[in-house]
Amino acid sequence: TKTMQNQHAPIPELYVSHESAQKLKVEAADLPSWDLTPRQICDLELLMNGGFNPLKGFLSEEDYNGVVDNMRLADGTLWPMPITLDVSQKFADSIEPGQDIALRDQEGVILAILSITDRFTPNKAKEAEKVFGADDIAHPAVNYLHNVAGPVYLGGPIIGIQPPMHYDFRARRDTPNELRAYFRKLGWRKVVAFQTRNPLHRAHQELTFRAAKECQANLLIHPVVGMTKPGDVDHFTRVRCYEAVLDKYPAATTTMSLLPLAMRMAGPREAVWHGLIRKNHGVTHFIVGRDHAGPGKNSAGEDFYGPYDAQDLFKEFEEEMGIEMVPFKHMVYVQERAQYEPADEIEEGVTVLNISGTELRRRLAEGLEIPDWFSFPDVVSELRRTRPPRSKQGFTVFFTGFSGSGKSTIANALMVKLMEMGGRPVTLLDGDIVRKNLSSELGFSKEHRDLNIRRIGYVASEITKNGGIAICAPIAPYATTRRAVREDIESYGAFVEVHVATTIEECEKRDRKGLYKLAREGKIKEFTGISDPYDVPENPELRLDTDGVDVDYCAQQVLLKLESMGLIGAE
Ligand code: PPS
Repeated sequence: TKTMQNQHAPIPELYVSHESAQKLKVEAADLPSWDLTPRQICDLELLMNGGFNPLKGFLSEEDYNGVVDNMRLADGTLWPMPITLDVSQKFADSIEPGQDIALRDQEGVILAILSITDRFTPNKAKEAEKVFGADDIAHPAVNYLHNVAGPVYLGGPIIGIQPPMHYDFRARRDTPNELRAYFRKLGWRKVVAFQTRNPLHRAHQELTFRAAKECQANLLIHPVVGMTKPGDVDHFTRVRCYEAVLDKYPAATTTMSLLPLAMRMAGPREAVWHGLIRKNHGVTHFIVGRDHAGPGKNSAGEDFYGPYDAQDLFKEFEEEMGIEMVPFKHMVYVQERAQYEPADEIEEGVTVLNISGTELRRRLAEGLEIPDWFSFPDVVSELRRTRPPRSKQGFTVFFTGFSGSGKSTIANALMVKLMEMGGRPVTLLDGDIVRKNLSSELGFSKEHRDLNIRRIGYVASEITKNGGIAICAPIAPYATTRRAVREDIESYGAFVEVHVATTIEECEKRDRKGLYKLAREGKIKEFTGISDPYDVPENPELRLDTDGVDVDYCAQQVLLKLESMGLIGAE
């Protein structure tokens, strides 16, 4: 019963009282301040509300070294993950240990005060090797460490002023103490938690319910809504999916709470970290599956961790952590018996059905059937709403080529043909239109051209995100800039680069606007193809040779390309 009392008793938070907070906030306005990154905001929230108990702030250098080297703070306490405040060199140079700084959210609201005790430059290669298992940027956290995180870490205790603001799913968010109080109120003594960053399907429902039954515990679905693996289904969609699955458990056995954690995908160390966080939330049992918090493949195409490394490490520290591991059974559907069963309990000769994550994404992308044995109809329709098939998603067609190559004319013809087909709104971002409405102050230096293209890319990415078709037709002479725009857009939909490959000789011969003549006479400076560079696209989705062919034919070729990419076509 001692453990039960501990499990329900409040754990320490780092917040000051309401009155002190108001006062501190006013005083903190004069302190040097650091604008927290999204990941730092997640870390700070769990530091302040006790989710990262026993941490009292961002790690000091001594604690950091202990955590990196052997998963222990300087005083010997088990803690597997470096929780550090990474800052720019410039900011680090502007402050001194001994000083207090204000930590602000992205709108400038002061959330906490950090009393700096330590300022140090970490050995990131070592951190990567020790914590994540390899200094390989195919690992999302290693990539973050090298390419996003600042070079200097600040350590020291935190004084919490207010939690970060959340406007979404407020009723589903609980601090560790709120969950503890909830379990106490309901008389839940044994609680098994399920950690997830993916939508739940039938197999998950089966396995979590079985896990709860086996340890005679109540069940907490505890999904991460802070930061997960890049490319995951967004948390808004996932939470709507989870709510649909929640109805499938017997009433009063199961609850759900959202965890604002920024995951690192650190496999074994992450599993131990997750366990400690759940323990802080009043949980007694924790489900650890195959490849728990796995980061995917390394740059040699192999797994970073063995499939059961996380279970092994968790088991090693289970007693010290005071939370019991429930090993995840891999559940598969047995067709003959129309039910899910643990894969290791199935005899030879029966038909086992399975749909992998990749296959599920393919079926969603192509609008194909997803059977009822695999998932719940409500979950599937939520996923379909968020990930419509390609033929209903937005996309961008990006023409590039010399002035007078025919970009605008072909782009116009394409727009009209797409409007004739209907279904999605179409916007033409022609060079002239953009330079009039978005970029009227810009000239033709490299810097200005890049700015112009980035603006076009931004507007096109918004259109693409919202399910429309953006047709862009600037010269866009620089390959690196075109690539940056492609990357912005591809997170929302397809980017179709069309090189209008009319030669400079032909453009000059046509000289529709008389600009080439002026350029030759030196009356227009920095003229693309005459006195300014043009990087020929190396791998465009389509290259149009306009020599001796009419506009209609060119536009037709683009349409055929779009069709072959699945972007337009039969309903
Ligand atoms: S860029 O490089 O992508 O930002 O250029 P863009 O916005 O497409 O603008 C190109 C049009 O501007 C006219 N123009 C020039 N083009 C190239 N170089 C110089 N120095 C220049 N000065 C003016 C020209 O008419 C281009 O129009 P298009 O429609 O391409 O013929």
